[in-house]
Amino acid sequence: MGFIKNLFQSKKQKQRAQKYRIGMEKTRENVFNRLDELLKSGAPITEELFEDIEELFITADMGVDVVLSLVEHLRNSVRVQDIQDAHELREIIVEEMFKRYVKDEIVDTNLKLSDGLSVLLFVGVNGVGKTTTIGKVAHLLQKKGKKVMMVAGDTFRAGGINQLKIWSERTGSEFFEKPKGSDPSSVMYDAIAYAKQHDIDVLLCDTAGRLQNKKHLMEELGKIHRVIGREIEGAPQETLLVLDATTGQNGLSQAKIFNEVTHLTGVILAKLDGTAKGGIALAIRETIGVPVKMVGLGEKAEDLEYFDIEEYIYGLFSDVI
Ligand SMILES: Nc1nc2c(ncn2[C@@H]2O[C@H](COP(=O)(O)OP(=O)(O)OP(=O)(O)O)[C@@H](O)[C@H]2O)c(=O)[nH]1
Ligand SMILES: [Mg+2]
Repeated sequence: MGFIKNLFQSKKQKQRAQKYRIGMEKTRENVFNRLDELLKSGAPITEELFEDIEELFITADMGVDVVLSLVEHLRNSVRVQDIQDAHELREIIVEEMFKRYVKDEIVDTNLKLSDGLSVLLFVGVNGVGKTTTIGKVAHLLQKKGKKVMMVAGDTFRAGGINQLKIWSERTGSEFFEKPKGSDPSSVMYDAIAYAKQHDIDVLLCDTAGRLQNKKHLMEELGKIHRVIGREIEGAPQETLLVLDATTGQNGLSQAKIFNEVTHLTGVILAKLDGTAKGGIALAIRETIGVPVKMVGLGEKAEDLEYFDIEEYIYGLFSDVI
């Protein structure tokens, strides 16, 4: 089991892992440092301890089913390996997290781009961080030398267009808009026509925030998705649901419904830095089957990281191991 310790040692030196560590401070302090207390050296293993662990993980929003099966595994390990000291459970927990989430598969978190014009569509409920995330993604793609254009598909909210425009200026991206109140599908249609003529590599399409239970707004989103697909084969290359990490389990029901309407290709978990319940990333993967591709760790253009399960688990448990 030295594997985990070695891995954490090497992560300590990595700058990217440090970003997770810093970004996930709240989750770590509120939840995982309490785990540290529970698993003190010499503490006996009792049924009460299992229940406390269960409660802690549920508080971290890891999802009830996930937590119950994890703790059941702990109980079994204790029985089979005749473990007496709670301290020994630390590595078992982290190792089990790895087994469950890293598995053997390699999860591709890179944004899928095609050789020609690619379209990335950003969807989600109100205020989750869609527009800001587009700014961050533009920053990332610009650094890779891509010619990026932002499309102001939020024609509904006052200030929605201008907020995106500011991000386009900040990141040196092109910008496409139509007057407030325009049909968002027609904005996408015109933007694609423009992009085809101007050698754009990637379109980042903003949409208005919408609650998943508003039927007509969800239908509108379905239409946006279809129009994009009709104009460019294989587009949108990515339909990304932006979730606010601070809203916890509610994000799971949002994901299910958005997935039905637009066939999500990934989730971007914004505001992971602002929550004490950072376990949600684990629940999304397990219950929705759509990968978390990126996480937002702050409000600035550079505060976006590709989701890396190893670094994420390090961010959660680095004080415990
Ligand atoms: N701390 C933190 N704040 C974030 C992050 N992402 C977005 N925000 C903040 O969240 C607030 C809402 O972000 P927006 O990008 O406007 O959200 P939106 O989904 O476009 O909102 P609507 O268009 O109104 O639906 C802003 O104050 C952002 O600065 C993040 O990763 N961390
Ligand atoms: Mg917005």
